[in-house]
Amino acid sequence: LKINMKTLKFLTGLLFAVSAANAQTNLITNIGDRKTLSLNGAWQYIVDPYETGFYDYRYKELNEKNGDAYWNTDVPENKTAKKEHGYIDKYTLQVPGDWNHQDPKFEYYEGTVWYKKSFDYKKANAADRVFLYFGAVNYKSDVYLNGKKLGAHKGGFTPFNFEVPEGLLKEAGNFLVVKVDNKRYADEVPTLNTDWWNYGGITRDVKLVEVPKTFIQDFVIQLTKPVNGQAPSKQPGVSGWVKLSDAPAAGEIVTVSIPELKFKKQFTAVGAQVPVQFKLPKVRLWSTENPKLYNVIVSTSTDKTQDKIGFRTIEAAGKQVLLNGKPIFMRGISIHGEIANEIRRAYSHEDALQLLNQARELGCNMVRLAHYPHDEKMTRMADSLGILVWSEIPVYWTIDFGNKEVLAKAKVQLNEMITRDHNRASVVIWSVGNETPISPTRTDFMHNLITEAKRLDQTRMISAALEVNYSALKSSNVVDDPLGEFVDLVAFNEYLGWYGGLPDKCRTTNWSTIYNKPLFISETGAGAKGGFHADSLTRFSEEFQEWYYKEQISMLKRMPDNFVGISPWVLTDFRSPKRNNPLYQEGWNRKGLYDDKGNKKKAFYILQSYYNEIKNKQT
Ligand code: GCB
Repeated sequence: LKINMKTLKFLTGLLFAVSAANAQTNLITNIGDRKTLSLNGAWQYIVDPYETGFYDYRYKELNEKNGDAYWNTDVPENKTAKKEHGYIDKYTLQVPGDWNHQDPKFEYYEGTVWYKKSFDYKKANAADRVFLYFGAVNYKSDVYLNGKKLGAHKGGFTPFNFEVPEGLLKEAGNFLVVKVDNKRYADEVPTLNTDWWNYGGITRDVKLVEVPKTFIQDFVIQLTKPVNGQAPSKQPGVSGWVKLSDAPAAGEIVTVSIPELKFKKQFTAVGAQVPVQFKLPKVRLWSTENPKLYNVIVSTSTDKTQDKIGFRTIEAAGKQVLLNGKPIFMRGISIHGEIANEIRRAYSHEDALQLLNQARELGCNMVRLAHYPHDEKMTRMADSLGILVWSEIPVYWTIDFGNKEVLAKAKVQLNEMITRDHNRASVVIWSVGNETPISPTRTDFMHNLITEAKRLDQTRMISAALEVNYSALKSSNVVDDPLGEFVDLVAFNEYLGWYGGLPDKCRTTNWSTIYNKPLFISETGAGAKGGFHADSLTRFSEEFQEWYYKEQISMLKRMPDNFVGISPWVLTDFRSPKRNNPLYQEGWNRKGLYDDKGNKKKAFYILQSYYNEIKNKQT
């Protein structure tokens, strides 16, 4: 057999593409309903910018047992023994939480921090298996328990878990160490350049999860994808699956029940992935006005888990977006996962409620969770409040599109995002990225992600925020990005009056798309420093931003009939090291409708009254 270099390269490329396309996750979902021990709270830490705890002085990775490695005990064997690292209470960080807001020395820190937690744990059942679960760690984590490496993960906004090998856990004095590194790299996702601050740390919950030997790892119970604009029938069909951790015993039965509907159905498991299909009895559909959730119980002979699930259909059909078969206009707002008034990442129920209540006050029925998956508490809160969600992976600006490994990294994040939230009725759009510059390589990359998203979920819309070229603006602008062919919803970011000319340009500008699909404006906005007042021509004044919104809204009223909604930029001012006007920005992107203290700016009321107008027309 003669293989030249070119064929070899092609073959390895193919192999890589195939394995990336099948990137599976072993993620355990519905984590809130599992038997867990929270490892949140104070963790001791070591700041390690030189990664001394990981590499020796020749910069070779330390051997697992090496006493200098920071994952190994910090207790000297005797008084003459030398230890050059240690964990003490004087140096602690709260988990969950980014490190940046917890101590002034971390304000602009990007690098490695070692976190350590000691804990005791006694299994409820000796035969159970134990997993260590992280809601999110930004960006790379290396996890060690009692000196043994459990695994590593990349991606700052999605959950992951590692199984704890049998026999490793002790009933007392476990030594858990996580090396967290949030340095930015050109070949990561996101890449070097973003318009937000790169908060580092264990930013979401950490838990030990105890499950039976064969357990229900994941499941999808969702209404079947609607066809051609049809509304769900009186007894709508559900299609989904239940994924068991391992091949089940012969004759294993999976039961799905919904007590409130007096519904129960059994399925015989042939392999680990058990398809489930059934018709629901008369059901109240989930909608923005009535976000009805049902308790759905999935059980086997060895495991049982329950979740609150809403049933609805969503579809891009012709020029419209149909929720349960009815056209809906999305009154949205873009939101960063940040609590500006405390200058930190959001992680709690209270945080989710604060952000979503602010959106509700604005009159929103939809939020775009930019530019990365937010905490699971956000999508769950949106489920219970009846707010539609756009959820996105951080494929942002100039990713290394030609790099197959980068594509694989993006796919992992896409997979984890969809897996975590595929039972959330609120989530109606998966977005594969934001403002990616048009080129054949980029379009292939993005198309590949769209195909993967569709493989993972056939019931939701797929989109991406496209961009417009302000230097080529005409009075009539047509969104014709080739990616438009592959998305369900054509969405674009448009800042006419901020990045291109002044707001009055909106009077003579119109938008449309060559695609016969619904059209959505995923961003528009202007910066204003809260409390700074001047005439409307003065940039960064609240009056300028107010004027911008007024002109934009008059323009929106001339949008074509496939215009289905908008998510302006942005709910609240957020930290961005790219924004260095010393008077008005000081490291903050000021396009918020709320300022960083939570005060409403004048433009808030302009958008609010536009949304009220639409709401009144619809009802
Ligand atoms: C955009 C980006 C967003 C930025 C925003 C801005 O188009 O998608 O991440 O923060 O513009 O303020 O320029």
